[in-house]
Amino acid sequence: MSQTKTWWKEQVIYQIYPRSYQDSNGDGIGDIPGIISRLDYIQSLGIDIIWLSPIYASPNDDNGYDISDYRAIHPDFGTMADFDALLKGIHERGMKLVMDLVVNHTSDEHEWFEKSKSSKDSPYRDYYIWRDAVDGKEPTNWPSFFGGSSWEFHEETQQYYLHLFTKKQPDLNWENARVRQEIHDLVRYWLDKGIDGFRMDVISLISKDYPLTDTTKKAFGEVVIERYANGPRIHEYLHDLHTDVLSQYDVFTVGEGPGITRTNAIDYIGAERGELSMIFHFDHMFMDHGADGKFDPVAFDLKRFLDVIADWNDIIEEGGWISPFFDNHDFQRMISRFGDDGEHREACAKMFAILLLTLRGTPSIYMGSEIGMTNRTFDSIDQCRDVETINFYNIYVEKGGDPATFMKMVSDVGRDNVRVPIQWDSSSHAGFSTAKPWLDVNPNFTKINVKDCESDPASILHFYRELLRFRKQHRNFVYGTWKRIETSRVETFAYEMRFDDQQWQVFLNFSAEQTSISHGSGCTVVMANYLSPGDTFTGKLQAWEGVIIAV
Ligand code: TEU
Ligand code: CA
Repeated sequence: MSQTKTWWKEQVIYQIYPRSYQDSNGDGIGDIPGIISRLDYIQSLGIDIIWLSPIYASPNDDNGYDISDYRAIHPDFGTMADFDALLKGIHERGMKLVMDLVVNHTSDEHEWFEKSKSSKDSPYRDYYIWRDAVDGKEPTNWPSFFGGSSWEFHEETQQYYLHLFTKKQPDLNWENARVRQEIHDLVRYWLDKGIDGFRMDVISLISKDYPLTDTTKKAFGEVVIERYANGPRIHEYLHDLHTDVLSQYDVFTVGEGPGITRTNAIDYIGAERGELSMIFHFDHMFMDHGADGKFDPVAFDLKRFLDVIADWNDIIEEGGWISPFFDNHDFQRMISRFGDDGEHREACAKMFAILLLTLRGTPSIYMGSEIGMTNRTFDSIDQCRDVETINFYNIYVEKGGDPATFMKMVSDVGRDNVRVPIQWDSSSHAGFSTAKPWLDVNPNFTKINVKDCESDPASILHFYRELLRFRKQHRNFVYGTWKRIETSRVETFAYEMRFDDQQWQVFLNFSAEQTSISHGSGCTVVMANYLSPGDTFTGKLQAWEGVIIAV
C-alpha cells in the first residue's frame, strides 16, 4: 500500500528526559532553560521533532509520570514562561515539540483524586476506579506493573482504588464522560499553545474491561494482554479524541502501548481509522522479560529480535505507521543491551544508527545515543532513583533474595541506566551541572562525552549527523519499499530498499565475528561505519560492521 505524504512521516524524533539533559541553575536537576541552551546542538544533529518526557507538576513518585496538575510546569524544570520560550526556540529553529500525555492515571495528589477520595458521595468519586473488598480482599488478583497488587485500600472510605502502576498513580475512569471531557480540554490547552503533538503514555490501557475480573494468567505480559490492554472502548475513546480535538490541529500522535500486538496494531494506526498517527510497539523490548517481567530475565534471542523488526516493518505496507526505537527512558542503553558497549562500542553504536535510521517509520533517537552512551554499574540500591527498581528490590530482598544479585540485574536492565545525565564534557559531573546530580553520572563520562565527539571527525556523533543528513536527502527511507534479504547466518541482517529507480541494500553484522555476504560485492558504498562513501564493497563484514550500498 502506498503511503500518503505527511510531514511527520519524513521526520526524526529525539527524546529528552528533562531531569537529565542540562541543569542551568546548579540544583543538580536538568531544566527547561538547560534544554534551551542546547537547542543549537539538537538542531545541529539534524533532528526535526523533540519529545519531552513529562515536565508537569508532579510529586515525582514516577519522575513526572504521576501528574498532579496538567496545566502547570514543575518548578524543578522552570516556569510556564520558560516553556513558552522553549517552544519558541524550537519553532524558530524549524523543529517541532511533542509533549508527553499521561492520562491513564494521574498522581494521587491531583485535585481530582483528592476530591475523589474525600467521600463516596463526591462528584469526583467516579473519576477513578473504586471497588469494595471481595471476601475481605482486593477486588481482583491484578498485579501492578511496578510490583505488588494493583489495588490500594483507602481506610477513610473503606474501598480499594485501582492503580496499574504505583499506588501514587491511580487509574482514571474513562467510562466517565466528564473525565473524557477534562482530558479533551487539557489536550486542547496544550495544542492551543502551539505544540506539535503528543506521545501518549500507556494509551492501550485506558479502556478497562468491565466487570473487572480475576486474571487467569501467570506471566505478567499475558495478564496485560488478557486484562489491561486493548479494552472494549479503546478505539471509541481514541477516535473521539481525534475527531473532537486532535484533527483540528496539524499535529501528530505517537501512542505507547504495552499489549498492542502485531495483529491488533492496525486498528490503532490504520490511516483510515482516525485514531493515532503511529505507535511504539514493544515486541523487541519485552522479549527478554520472563514471566515476572524485566527482573526475571530470559536469554536474548537475536533471531527473534531481527524477525520482529522485519515483521513490524511490514505493517507499513499494510497502511500503518510506527516509530522504530531501540531504547528510551524505560529500558537500558541499546548497545549495552543488544550489542557491544566494550571493545566494539564505536562500530556497534554506528551500526545501530544505520539500523534505526534505515527502517521505515519515524525513528526515535533517545538522548545520548548519538555519542554511544552505555549502561552503568549500580552497586547499591542507594544509587538508584527509579520507583520500579526500588519496589522490585524491596520485594526481592523481603523474599530473602541476595541484594548483590539483584543489583547485578539492575546494572543490566534498570531504568536508571538511561536516566543518568547526558555526558557533555569531561569536567565535573560531565558538564551537566555544577552540583551533584539527582542521579549520579556514569563514571565513563571522561571517555564518552559530546565535547570529545565534536572534535573527532570519525566520532559516533558526526556519524549520526551524516546519516540524518543523508536520510533527509532521500525519500527511499520514507516512501520506498523495504524488503528483507534472507541470509544463511542469523547474525547477518540484510535488506533492500527501493524508491523510483533507486535501489539500495543494507548489510549489518550483529556480532564481533568477521563474516562475508554473497550480495552486493562490487557495488558502491553510500554510507557505512567502516568504509567510506564511494568505496567498493567486497562482501566482507568486520565486527559490527554496517554498510549501505547502491545497487
Ligand atoms: O511505561 C509503560 C510501560 O510499559 C513501562 O511501565 C514498562 O513496562 C517498564 O518501564 C519497563 O521497565 C510508561 C512510561 O514510559 C514509564 O516511564 C512510566 O513509568 C509508566 O508508563 C507509567 O506512567
Ligand atoms: Ca536545575
